[in-house]
Amino acid sequence: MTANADFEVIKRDHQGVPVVKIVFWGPTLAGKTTALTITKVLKSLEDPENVYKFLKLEDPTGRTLFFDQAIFGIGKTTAGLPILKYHLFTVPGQERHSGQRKVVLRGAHGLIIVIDSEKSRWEENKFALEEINQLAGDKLANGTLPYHIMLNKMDLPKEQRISALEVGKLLSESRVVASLRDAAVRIVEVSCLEARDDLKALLSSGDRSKIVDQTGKLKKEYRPPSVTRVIKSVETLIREIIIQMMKQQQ
Ligand SMILES: Nc1nc2c(ncn2[C@@H]2O[C@H](COP(=O)(O)OP(=O)(O)OP(=O)(O)O)[C@@H](O)[C@H]2O)c(=O)[nH]1
Ligand SMILES: [Mg+2]
Repeated sequence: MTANADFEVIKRDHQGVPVVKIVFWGPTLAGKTTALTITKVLKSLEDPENVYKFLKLEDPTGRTLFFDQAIFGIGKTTAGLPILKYHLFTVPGQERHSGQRKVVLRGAHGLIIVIDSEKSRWEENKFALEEINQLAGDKLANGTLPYHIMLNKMDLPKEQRISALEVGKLLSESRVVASLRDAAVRIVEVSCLEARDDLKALLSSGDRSKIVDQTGKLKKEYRPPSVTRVIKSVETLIREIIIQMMKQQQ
């Protein structure tokens, strides 16, 4: 079997638009729902016509129950349809929801693994990594399930969090080194909290005429850097999935 034969076929929606599926994976409280929400807020500011769906399913403590999801589009054809849609899901990170996670993972074209950089969450991170290794280790290893790693909560004091270097130790302890062997270049350090605060500040800034174009959309250069870091994983992943998709069509 060639590596590409493992890549999930990309389905089209009822209007014929290809839809790629990306799943945020990681332990409970790592920040998956927060990252998805930031993506949604930014998309609504920059490209509102390409926001199709946003749904969160939380328990009373704010933990995801089954999954969150959002659908966004890229570009517009002359027929007024997006060139591509991407469907983002978050898994519920609590250990007891392993059945739901399996269901949500099914058919994914790309993965964003969110690691909680808080030191005290080492075991929870390890559990989430071991689980994804069990479920999709082969695909991660052969590149047919492209992934990025978000090391979240970089706003925490240094002594309370692990560094990107220590993520290597976490990966080897979780025995996922073989499947995530090119992980080092795929780690992005983020703070979803900072990104959320920066977006709030942007939205409440007095004179908005400077930051939006004639159609009222946020100009790209006003994306706060903290938000760019969060969005980068999704954007890079989509590019990698498109490459896989093109290989599949050859
Ligand atoms: N300090 C800090 N807190 C954060 C950050 N990102 C998210 N949080 C907080 O962490 C908590 C959990 O965030 P969620 O996004 O709901 O976590 P989740 O990964 O979706 O959790 P589950 O739905 O249970 O799997 C919330 O209180 C967030 O405000 C961050 O970058 N820094
Ligand atoms: Mg959640």
